[in-house]
Parts: sequence; C-alpha cells; structure tokens
Amino acid sequence: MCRFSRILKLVLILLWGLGSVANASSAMTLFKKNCAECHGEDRLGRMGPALLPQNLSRLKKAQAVEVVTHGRPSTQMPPFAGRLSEQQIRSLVDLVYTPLPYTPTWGKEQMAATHKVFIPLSRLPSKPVHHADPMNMFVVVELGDHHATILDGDTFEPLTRVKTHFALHGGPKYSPDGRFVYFGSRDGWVSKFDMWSLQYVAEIRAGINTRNLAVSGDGRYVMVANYLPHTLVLLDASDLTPIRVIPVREDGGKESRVSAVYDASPRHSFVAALKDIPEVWEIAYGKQGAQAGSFPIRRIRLDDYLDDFFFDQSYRLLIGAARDDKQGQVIDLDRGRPVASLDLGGMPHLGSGITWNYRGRPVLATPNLAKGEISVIDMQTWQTIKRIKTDGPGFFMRSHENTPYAWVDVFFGPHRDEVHVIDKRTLEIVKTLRPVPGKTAAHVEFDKDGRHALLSIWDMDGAVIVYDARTLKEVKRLPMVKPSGKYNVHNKITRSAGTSH
Ligand code: DHE
Repeated sequence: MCRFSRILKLVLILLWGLGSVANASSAMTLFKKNCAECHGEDRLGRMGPALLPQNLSRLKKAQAVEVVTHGRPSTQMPPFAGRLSEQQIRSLVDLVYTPLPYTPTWGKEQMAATHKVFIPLSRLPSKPVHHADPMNMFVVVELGDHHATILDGDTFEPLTRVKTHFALHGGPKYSPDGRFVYFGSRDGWVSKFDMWSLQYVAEIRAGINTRNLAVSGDGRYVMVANYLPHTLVLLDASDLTPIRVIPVREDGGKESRVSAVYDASPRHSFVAALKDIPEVWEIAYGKQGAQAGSFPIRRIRLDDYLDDFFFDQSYRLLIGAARDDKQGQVIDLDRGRPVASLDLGGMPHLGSGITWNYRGRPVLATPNLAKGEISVIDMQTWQTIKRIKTDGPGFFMRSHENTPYAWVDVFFGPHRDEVHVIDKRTLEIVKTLRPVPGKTAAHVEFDKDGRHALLSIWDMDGAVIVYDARTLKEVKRLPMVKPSGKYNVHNKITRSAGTSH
C-alpha cells in the first residue's frame, strides 16, 4: 500500500471512530430524554426493566425495534413511532445491546451496607395496638405516590398510611400467622412491616432490579427473585439478614433472570421459574433443606421458558406459560416433568389464575394480557371448556370460596374502565360495572368472609371502592392515590382458591 493510501485509510478509520462516538452520544441523549425515566439513566431498571444485553437474550434486535416502534402490550412501554425516526429507534436499540463498561453486581456485602433493623422483635408489643380483626386487615398499595394503606377489613377505615420504597411490585407477602408483611420493590428493596404495631421492623436492598418475593410456609425465610443481578437471594425472615445469594445459571454457564418465585408451603419449598433458561427450580427449606443448611436446588428441565405461573391447590401441579402465543405447560412437581400442554395463546396472565369447582370438576381460569377473553380449563382433561369473551384484555381475576362470582378487569383498551362479573356456575358474564367512566378499574380482592369485594380505580385521583359481593352494589368509596393491589391477611395466609398466593 502506498503512503497516500495508508494515510487515507487512517483518516477514514478516524472519521468512522468519531462517527461511532457521535452516534453513541446522540443515542445516549435520546435515551436520557425518552427512556431513562422508566428504565433508569444507568439502564439498570426503575419502573421498567433493566436494559442490558445480558437481560435481552430472548429478544432479537429486530423484535426490539418492533417493541420501541409499536410499544409492548401488557406493559407501560409506549410506542415511539411518530415521535422518533427509524434511525433514532435503531440507534436506541444498538445502545441497549451495548454492554456497560462494568458488570453490575449486588452481593452480600452491598446488601449488608443497606440493611437496617428499626426495632428488635423483642421490643414489639405482644398484642395489636388497634382494634381491627388481625385476620381481616388489608394492605392496599398506592402506586401513585409510593405509599401503603393498612385497612380495617370490617369497618373499611384506614388504620395508617406509610411511605414505601419506589414502585412496589408483586403481592406483598404475609408471615404464616399474618402478623408481618414483606414488601418488595422493583428497585430491590425488601421491607418487613408489623401489622400489629403498624411500623416497619427492618429493610434491606436485595437486588438492583427485582421481580418479587416469597415467604416460606414456616415463616423463617424470605426468597427474593431478581432480574439483575441474575440471583435468588435468601433472607432470614426475622430481621432480613442475608443468608445466601444463589447465582441463577445453568451448567453451561448461561445466566437467567428469574420470572417469579413463590412459596409452596405443602412442599416445604420455594419454586422459581426462570426467564432465560427453560427450567423450574425447587429449593427445599424444610427438614431436608434448612436443617442441613444446604437449601438444595432441584432443577426441572422444561420444553419452554416460563414467564408466568401458578399452582393447583395441592401445589403438586405448576401451571405456566411463556406468554409468547405458544401453549401453556402443566408440570408435575413430584414427577419432575411436564404432563400436559394447554391451549393458551396470546399472553395468558397465569399469575392471576384462579381455580374453583364447576359441575363437580376442578377448573382454572386465567385472563389474557393480549386478548379480550378468559380461558376456562378443565383441570382433569386440561381441555379448554370455554373462552369467555370480554370487552378487552384483562390483568387480574379474583374470587372467593363464599361467592358464586369471579371478577375480572378490562385493563387495556377503550373499555379499561369496566369490570366484568362472571357467574362461576354458568361461566357467563352476569354484570359489567363501570364505576368511574374514563378511569381504569382493576384488581379486586375480597374480605375474609367473601362478603365484600374491593376494587381499585387506578388514577392519581383514584379510590378503592367497596362492593357488596352479593348485590354488587357500592357500599363505600375510599379516596386513594392510584391504588394497585389489595391483599387480605386471611385470604392470603389460608391460600384461598380465589386469590393469588
Ligand atoms: Fe405485575 C404481580 C409480572 C406488569 C401490577 N406481576 C405480578 C407477578 C408477576 C408479575 C410474575 C406475581 C408476583 C407476586 O405476586 O409475587 N407484571 C408482571 C409482568 O411480567 C409485567 C406484564 C411486565 C413488567 O413490567 O414486569 C407486569 N404488573 C405490571 C404492571 O404494569 C402493573 C399493572 C403495575 C405495576 O405495579 O407495575 C402490575 N403485578 C401487579 C400487581 C401484582 C402483580 C398489583 C400483584 C397481584 C396480586 O394480587 O397478587
């Protein structure tokens, strides 16, 4: 190569290099302006998930371009078509597939630095400081300003309202006796709150970007499922001291986010589904696990990933799906393998699945985040016996042993202000409520006896509306700031078939 060509080549490389730096910096500016509020300026996640190559292994770049262009159903991810050019969208996608200059870590040491015990258990009162029935209290999460209201489930009077960490997600989980409740936030904080003395007991940051948490049936442990880092974190439930950080990776070394972790009390284990490896993990905490201090992990290999799941009432069967328009799976946890597939297209929200007896047979029902229908499935034949058409895709479905009705919201679309009431005996919608026209109505939870149903109006100027569960008439309206979920102590700790647990 002559001297002139060499110089030309160097100049071209330099220009290309400068161009890439300029592109990266303009992509960063775009990211800060359009994405950082939900995903964090550092891309480690806030209300939206962390956007790093290690968390995007299931999403091809072309699909990511689609998501940014058209939004993602069932999430808060809006469409950017019309607001950003194709070129800008592509540069944002390139950015999120670029590794950070460092690997985000969150180990025991970092956790310990955030750990606070506000009051030792020995100094807590021996009986409640209020007159509410401790079994019929509710926690109401108010997402709008990151607070929680503790509600008396007989009088529907608030007992206190406390600040929470940013963006609680997943159901807060009670200790088996119902005295304590554990909150998990999307940014990794776990807090323990005393329902008797109405105060926080302890807190710790157990992850950077967290999914949910579970409390063991013996009340001794809390398990935290993380998106970032790729870990499950076992905490001592008494004061939230970290016991073990479990890396989530397969034998070949591939890591995974955790889709969710639940307690399976009858099995004395935690069960976690993984998002990037087609496996379910069962972690024993009973005699086998805890006494030996080993918490052995049993891995069950699947045909597909699980994004969402729940159990039958015996906790022998796990019912899950990848939410990718393929079939759902039934996994027999005793036999350690899938035993049936389910005709569940779209994005079934099985975490909100419920079960009941229909004409002498157990059935499950689940809303769908992508389709306006409720699938009702026979749990003996695993055939879909009915698709109940609704006015739009729904998020949450709820019932109670003492009511003939199941309530389901219409979370997405023009009818998001509606809630359908389905008769569990006929599988027909018998009433559609529209409590506040124009405002999203969603998430129902019953009181202890199933006599009242509490419904959220998801708005900064929102409310929890209490209905008579028999007449379907409103009995009380409590102003709240974008209340999301409501959680009744008795229904959760007795693992009512009508609610999530
Ligand atoms: Fe949730 C529970 C997954 C978006 C509000 N959500 C759960 C659980 C899972 C899950 C696995 C069960 C955990 C538990 O209870 O311990 N949620 C997902 C998603 O994959 C999805 C679609 C995307 C995401 O951003 O993670 C999603 N969820 C949302 C929201 O946008 C909602 C409506 C508002 C918010 O808080 O971010 C939302 N999810 C909830 C609520 C529960 C929940 C209120 C608890 C329901 C219950 O009654 O138990």
